Amino acid sequence: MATDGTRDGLAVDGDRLRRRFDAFNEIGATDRGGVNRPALSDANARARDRLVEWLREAGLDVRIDEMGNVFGRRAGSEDAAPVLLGSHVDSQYNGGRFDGVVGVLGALEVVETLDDEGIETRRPIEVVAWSNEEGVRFQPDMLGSGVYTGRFDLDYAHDRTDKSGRRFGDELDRIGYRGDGPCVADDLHCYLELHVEQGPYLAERDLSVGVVEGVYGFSWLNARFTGAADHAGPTPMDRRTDALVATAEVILATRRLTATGGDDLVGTVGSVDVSPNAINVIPETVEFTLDVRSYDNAAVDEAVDRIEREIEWAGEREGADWAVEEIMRVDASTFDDDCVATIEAAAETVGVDHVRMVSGAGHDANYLNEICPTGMIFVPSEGGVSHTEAEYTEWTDVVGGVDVLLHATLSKARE
Ligand code: HGY
Ligand code: MN
Ligand code: MN
Repeated sequence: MATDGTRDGLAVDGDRLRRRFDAFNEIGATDRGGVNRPALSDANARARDRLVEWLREAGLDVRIDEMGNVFGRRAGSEDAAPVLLGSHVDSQYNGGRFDGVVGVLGALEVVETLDDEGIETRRPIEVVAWSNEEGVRFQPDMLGSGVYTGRFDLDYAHDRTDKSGRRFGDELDRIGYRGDGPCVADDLHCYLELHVEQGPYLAERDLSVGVVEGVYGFSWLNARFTGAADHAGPTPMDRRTDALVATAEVILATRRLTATGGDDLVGTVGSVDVSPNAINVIPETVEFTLDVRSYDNAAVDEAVDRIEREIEWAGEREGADWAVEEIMRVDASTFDDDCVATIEAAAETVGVDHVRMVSGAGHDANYLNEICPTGMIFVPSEGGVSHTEAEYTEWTDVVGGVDVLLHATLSKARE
């Protein structure tokens, strides 16, 4: 398990970080111990305000760009390409307290520790909180980092709407976070992100730190069946076009083909909207989502093709119209060898047990990895659980992960 210090004596202030973490997670707290701060919601706005206040108190130069990404820069002795640290503060609906927050507040703690120790670095160090990493209210996910790295253009992102039709750009205006800074990548020395693992790998091995070598590729699909609403009573079974029956076929097919596909292949139907959604009406339309992932891009491609054929086949058999659209495709990516090695050396310095591994969850690091050397540090998720209010990481492991981020940052900022 994590140590309570580090081999070279340089360590973060775990109590200060804990006070911040607890205060931050009072914002949008749910009564089951989680948080509800979806992107650009009022709770997310309050969390942003709190973060900006802390960044300013830490003496950082704060700027907000036109996607609402929040940056806080600590000057270096030279105006060189910065080391960027961060993650996100938007959450799932009723999500966990650790997802994203550990990476943003951990980055702030690194900066404050360097200030406490009077350590100046050659390179500036910048803390970032990306907008809409989760992608639950506005798809696709990682939208703020996606525009920043050139994956999406600004108008596309601002025009994304949530289920009630509200535009991303309008919601940014409403909460006062459409900054005037251009959402365009700076010349970065590297990007490092600390995050909870969100899977069982570290917890099952009782390890404290994951040195992340890469991230799964994934595809998000929006699909729709259109059948015929009719009375649930008088309509004979052989005269129905039931959109939900077709959907059920696809859900089971997705489970079957991903469970028997590649070793790490996973597939999820996470969101299903039935209309008119009434107890005595045959479902007319169903809109549903698919999330398919693997570290093997070919496995994702094949699974997506097969699921699209399953959708067509289920529609034909039920006589329902069907439509499917891929709204996001991220290739599996491997992180920069030197960043990975730097993180591994930092874990040695800190004295925490660590292992190299791959991430099944998507992160802003996926996109940053396309424009600069990138690395990630994982800390364990108790029981491998995440994206629920029960998400939990032992505090000693959080502090161990932030100590590793501190040492890796110091190495990179001195280069
Ligand atoms: O979907 C993901 O992996 C991330 O939480 N956005
Ligand atoms: Mn996250
Ligand atoms: Mn998440």
